[in-house]
Amino acid sequence: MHILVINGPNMNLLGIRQPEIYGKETYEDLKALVQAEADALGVRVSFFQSNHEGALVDTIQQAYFDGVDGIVINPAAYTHTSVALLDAVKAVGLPTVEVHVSDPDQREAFRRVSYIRTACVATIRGHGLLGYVEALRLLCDRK
Ligand code: CA2
Repeated sequence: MHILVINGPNMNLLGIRQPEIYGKETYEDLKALVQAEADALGVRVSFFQSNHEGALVDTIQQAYFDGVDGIVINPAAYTHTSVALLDAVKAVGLPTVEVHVSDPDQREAFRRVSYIRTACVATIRGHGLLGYVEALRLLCDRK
């Protein structure tokens, strides 16, 4: 089983600023946490982060051609704007879990909209980095 973990814009800055919202752990810490869980579960995991919407769409499409079994995605700000990411997830038809470190519903009104949500099997929000681990487990349990 192969799971792809995708992160959108600015997620590479985790731990550098706004620790009161996103915590003190870095993007490297996030990858190490998810990799450790993947090792424990005996699944392959790959990571991709980009600040560019088209690169995220390309990666979702490539996941289909590469035979990836499921996607964990935090589209970050593109959550609230991107029909292109919604269409990509719908097009590939891979089970996808939406993750947010914070709970966008408890923040500014513009963060309450998620375009990608309707294409996802679940949304995990406000659980910090552990949300990614929960998403990985959820996708493994579905198999
Ligand atoms: O809570 C989440 O995971 C978000 O997807 C994070 C996004 C935000 O736009 C969403 O509404 C909710 C922000 C990405 C990270 O932004 C940073 C800003 C400063 C320092 C570190 C990260």
